[in-house]
Amino acid sequence: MKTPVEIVVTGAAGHISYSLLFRLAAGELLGLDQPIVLRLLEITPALNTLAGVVMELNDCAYPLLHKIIVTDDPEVAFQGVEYAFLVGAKPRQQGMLRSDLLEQNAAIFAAQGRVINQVANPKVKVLVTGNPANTNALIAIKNAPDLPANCFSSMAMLDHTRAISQLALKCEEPVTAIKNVIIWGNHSCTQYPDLHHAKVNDSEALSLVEHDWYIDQFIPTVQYRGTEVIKARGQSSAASAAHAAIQHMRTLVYGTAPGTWVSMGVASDGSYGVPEGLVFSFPVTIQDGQISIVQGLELNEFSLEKLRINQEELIEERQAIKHLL
Ligand code: NAX
Repeated sequence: MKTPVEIVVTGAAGHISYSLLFRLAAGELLGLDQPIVLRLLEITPALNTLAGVVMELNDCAYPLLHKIIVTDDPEVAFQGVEYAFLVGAKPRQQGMLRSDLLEQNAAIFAAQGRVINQVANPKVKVLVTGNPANTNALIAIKNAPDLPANCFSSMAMLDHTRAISQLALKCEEPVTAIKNVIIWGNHSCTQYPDLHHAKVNDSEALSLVEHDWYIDQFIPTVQYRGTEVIKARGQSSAASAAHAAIQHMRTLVYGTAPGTWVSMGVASDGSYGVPEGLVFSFPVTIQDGQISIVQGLELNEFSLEKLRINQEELIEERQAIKHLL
């Protein structure tokens, strides 16, 4: 039997994890011959709920699920992990200012960044899903000085697959016909879903759809999809977010297909004028686990303006938590 791989999921009693954990245990990340250890981190008051989730995981008798470790101690949770899904975060509560939310979550990700730095496998891949995801990833990076920044990325995959799906529906094509959509910037309503480089089969996407549809329908639909899901379900996206988290991590493991890219929040190296260090969603390719920002894409004035707005928002977020960097 192969040696089990250690995977941590934080916020393990939450909604996204309720989909994520069962798919990890079924082998959807690393394949059907790779046993795993699931290390589940929660805050103390949620351990009781988590105990119920663990009962269900055990009840499935997953052949690949070697062991489950449940804890409220980050040092136990992150010990030796190769893959870290940072899902747990404080939700915004009524009356809470955006700056309060930023601050409270920043404290969580600063602490977790420090522990990851100390006890995780040095080759760990960390995916930050908990919001505000980009800035939380930035804080974790800054608090893990011994690890390369590219061990960390934030999730834009749900926005990316939402964009693929909307374009496929519009063109009445299967999603497999679509490639190279881009989500630039922040995982917020400011994000910029860009079709200028997207292809449907081998045609330019923007030659197949009306310009007005792109501006007035496609962009806001992708930007506000999360809000629409909440309106309809009364709860935020969970199964689709879990799917996106697995897709993101699988792309880090298996790489991108030749000629294609995905969108990920990564620390900027100054590409496209985005200030160095800011965690910004870019089009990226992955080869042998290495993330590279796609270079040389032409951006028109419209796109440049959208990138600027995203930069400003992320700089503002960084400013609000600068004491933790
Ligand atoms: P839930 O509120 O259902 O679950 C969050 C869980 O995190 C709770 O069980 C809570 O006890 C736990 N938690 C809080 N602080 C913790 C800490 N310090 N250590 C460990 N666990 C902690 O939220 P859920 O719907 O699962 O969403 C989780 C996060 O994902 C939220 O921040 C949400 O905004 C974010 N999302 C991000 C998306 C993205 O594309 N980046 C999309 C989906 C989702 O909205």
